[in-house]
Amino acid sequence: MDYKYMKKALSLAKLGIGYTNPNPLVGAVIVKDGQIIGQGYHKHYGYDHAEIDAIKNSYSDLKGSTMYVNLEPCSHFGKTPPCVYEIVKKGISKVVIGMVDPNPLVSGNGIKILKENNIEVVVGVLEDEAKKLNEIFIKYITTNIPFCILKTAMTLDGKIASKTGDSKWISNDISRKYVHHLRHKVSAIMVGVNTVILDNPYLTTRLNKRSKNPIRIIVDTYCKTPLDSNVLSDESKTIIATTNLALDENIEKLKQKGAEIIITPAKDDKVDLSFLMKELGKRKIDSILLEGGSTLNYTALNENLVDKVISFVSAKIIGGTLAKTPVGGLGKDYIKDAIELENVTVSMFDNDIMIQAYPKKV
Ligand code: AOF
Ligand code: ZN
Repeated sequence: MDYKYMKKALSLAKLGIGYTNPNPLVGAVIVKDGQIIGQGYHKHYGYDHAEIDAIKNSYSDLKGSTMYVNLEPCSHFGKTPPCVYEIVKKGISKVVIGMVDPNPLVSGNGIKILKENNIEVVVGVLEDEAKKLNEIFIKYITTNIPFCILKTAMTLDGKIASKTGDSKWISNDISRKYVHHLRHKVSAIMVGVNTVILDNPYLTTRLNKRSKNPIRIIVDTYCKTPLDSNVLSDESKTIIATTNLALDENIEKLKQKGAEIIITPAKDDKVDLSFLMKELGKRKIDSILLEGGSTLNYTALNENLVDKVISFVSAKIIGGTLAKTPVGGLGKDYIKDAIELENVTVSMFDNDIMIQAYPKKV
C-alpha cells in the first residue's frame, strides 16, 4: 500500500515539472480508511507546498489519516510557513516520506518535529525514485551550482553533422520532442557562440501543450553573437557569458538588444566555465541543458561540470573524417584518463537509442 500511494505522490509531483525551479518537485496524498481523501502537488515556485495543497484539497476530517509525500515536510519559514505544524494541527497521525530533504535548513528537522508530536514517520519508501525525480534539486540546494545535463545527438558512426555541416536531422522527431521536454524542465539552455552563428537556433521550447522557455545562455568569449540572431528574440531572457577580451562596444550593443552580460575571467582565452556556473547559481538557475558545440562540451566535461549525459544515437551512418563529433577540444591522450560514466540506462525512440548516464565524480 505504501508503494501504491507513494507512486501516486511521485506522479502528482511530476505535474510541476518546469514550473517549480529552483524548488523541488513534490506531491502528497492523504489516505484514511483505505480511501484517498486529499491530494496535491507543488504547482509553481513560491506557491503552496505539496502538503498544504493536499490538505486544502481534502474533503474529510484529517484526524487519524496518513500522508504520503515524496520529500520530507519542511520545518522552516521560507516563502511559506513550515508544513510540519500544519500536519500536526490537522491531526494527521502518520507520515510516509520518500526521502530526507537535502535542504540544510530542513534535513531531518521536519522528521524530528513530527516524531516529537507523536506522529508515526516512515522514511525511504521508493527512495531511489524520489531521489531521481529531484536530482536537480539535490545538487543545487547542496552546492548552489546548477545541475548540468549534456545532450548530444549523433549518427551510429559518431558524427553530429556531415562534413558540409548539415545536421538536420540526425535524430528522429520522437527524440527531438523529448529534447523539448528537457528544455521545458530546466531553468536554462547553454550553447557556444559558434552554434549560434552556424545554426541560428531559437533555443525555445516547442511542445503542443503548455510549456516554459528556458533562459538562453550563450558562451561567447569575444561577444561575437550577431545582433540579428534568433537567440536574441524576446520569447525568453538571454544571457551572454563573455570575458574581458570582448570589446566594450560589442558588449554595449548586446545589452541594448536586451541581453544580460556576465563577464568571467579569461581562462585559456575562453570563458571560465566554473566561474560562470557559480554566477548562474547565484541567479537561481538550478539546471542547465548544454547543447554544444563540441569544444564547449569538452571543457564542461573536463572541468567536472557535467552531472548527466543524455546521448541520442540514430541508426544512420554518414562517414567523413572531417565530420564533427559530439565532444571535441584537446581531448585526452590516454584511455586511462577517460571521463567515465555510471548508472547507464538505455531507451529506444523508434530506431533512435537514448543513452542516459552520469559522469563519475572525481
Ligand atoms: C517546495 N515545495 O512542496 C515542498 C518544499 O522557498 P520555500 O519557502 O517555498 O521553501 C522551499 C523549501 O521547502 C525547499 O527547499 C524544500 O526544502 C522544502 N519543501 N518546497 O518548494 C514543496 N515540500
Ligand atoms: Zn513545506
